[in-house]
Amino acid sequence: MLVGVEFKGPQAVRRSGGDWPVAESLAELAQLAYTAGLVVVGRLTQRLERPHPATFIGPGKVKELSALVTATAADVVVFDDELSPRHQRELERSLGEEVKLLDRTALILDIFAQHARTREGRLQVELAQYEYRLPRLTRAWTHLARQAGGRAGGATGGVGLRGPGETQLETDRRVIGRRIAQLKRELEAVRAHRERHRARRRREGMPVVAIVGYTNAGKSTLLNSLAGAAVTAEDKLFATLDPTTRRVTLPGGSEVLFTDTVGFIQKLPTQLVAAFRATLEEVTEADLLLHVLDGTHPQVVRQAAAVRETLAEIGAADKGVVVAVNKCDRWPSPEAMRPLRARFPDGVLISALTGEGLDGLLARVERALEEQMVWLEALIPYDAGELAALFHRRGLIEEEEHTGEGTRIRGRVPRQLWARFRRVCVQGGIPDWEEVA
Ligand SMILES: Nc1nc2c(ncn2[C@@H]2O[C@H](COP(=O)(O)OP(=O)(O)OP(=O)(O)O)[C@@H](O)[C@H]2O)c(=O)[nH]1
Ligand SMILES: [Mg+2]
Repeated sequence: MLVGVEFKGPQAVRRSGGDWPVAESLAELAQLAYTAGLVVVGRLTQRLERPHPATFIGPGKVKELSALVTATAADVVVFDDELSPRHQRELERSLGEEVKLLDRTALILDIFAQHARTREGRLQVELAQYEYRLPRLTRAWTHLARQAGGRAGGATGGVGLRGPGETQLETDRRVIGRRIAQLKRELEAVRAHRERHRARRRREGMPVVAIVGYTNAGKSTLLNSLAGAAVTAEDKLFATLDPTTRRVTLPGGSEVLFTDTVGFIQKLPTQLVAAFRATLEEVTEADLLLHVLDGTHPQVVRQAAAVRETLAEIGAADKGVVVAVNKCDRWPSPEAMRPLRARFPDGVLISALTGEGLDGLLARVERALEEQMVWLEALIPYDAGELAALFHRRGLIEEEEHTGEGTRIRGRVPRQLWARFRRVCVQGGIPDWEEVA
């Protein structure tokens, strides 16, 4: 049973993705539920000014929900918004013990747990799950403690606090706390390893293009088409969790790396964004973003906005972006795509499935990367032949001349290689560049 709330007034704006009509948001929640292996038997919605402090939805709605759950024999109730520990507790009490109560966050975490493949991915998900559960456990403990205290009553109230339930929860809390600390240590180690990887990539100066977009937009399918990769691509949300990187040759002959990453979704809880920091670093450190849109999705405009919001949240708002409008093979004719084209005038229309438009897309990526290159003239001594070779491999050469003092090359190199060419540069470059300590 799905439950959604449409907020009126300031709440609607404050909540991320708040301008989604509740029916659309629930349609997405239904897809999340399906991906997690659930079957939707009904939906319930309410319009509210703000969440009810105790039960999120109003008391009347809770009764209605309870009756509906009984009538449909639903096993699980999923709320479309994140529930506070108190909401969780009060709702569980009203719905009874046999009904499992989840919110959007718990559902997404469940899907993540099913789909994480790498060690880092699994560690990240486990950490996020424990961090999600810990405060809920704490509140349950406080609540039980109060009950126990009440039962013992009077001046000896403190004694009654040592009930079995409380001890169990205290133990749980300690165990979870320890596990969280351990997971953080393990993640740190994995991240240090990944950082070394990235540092090597930076030294080699290969530009990195991060494929970003709403979940199910076709990011993995695109990487598979571009690079012959074998990333799982399916009609499920969050099919991809762990980043995959592949080398792709652009029309001009230069090579770049494309990275497929976790998809975004509206109402993505901040704590989840934080949990996937390591994965999202692939995005914040990329030279260029390739934003893939599902051009056939009725909510494509809202999805694009949600992606831009998340990008801003992770500090990638000012990156260069190339927009690809995907799944164009599904449109019956070019005529039918006219409104879409008008909405995303800079978007390249593609089909990751049939390969249509991919040459044009790569050309656009190439141009965008070129715009980020640095023009310079270098005089490379003959004993620094590796620099000349690097210029050939990664740069775009306009002119090359062998002189008495060395090789004089004029042309452009990727920005991230500038540090290497600095000492041989005689003209151009980045004048106000400062070495990062
Ligand atoms: N018709 C059509 N279907 C596509 C196209 N690209 C992707 N799809 C389908 O869309 C679904 C999602 O594709 P994925 O590549 O898994 O999407 P994703 O963006 O990687 O999704 P997540 O990893 O789950 O965030 C799959 O069923 C694909 O077959 C396309 O160009 N045309
Ligand atoms: Mg994917």
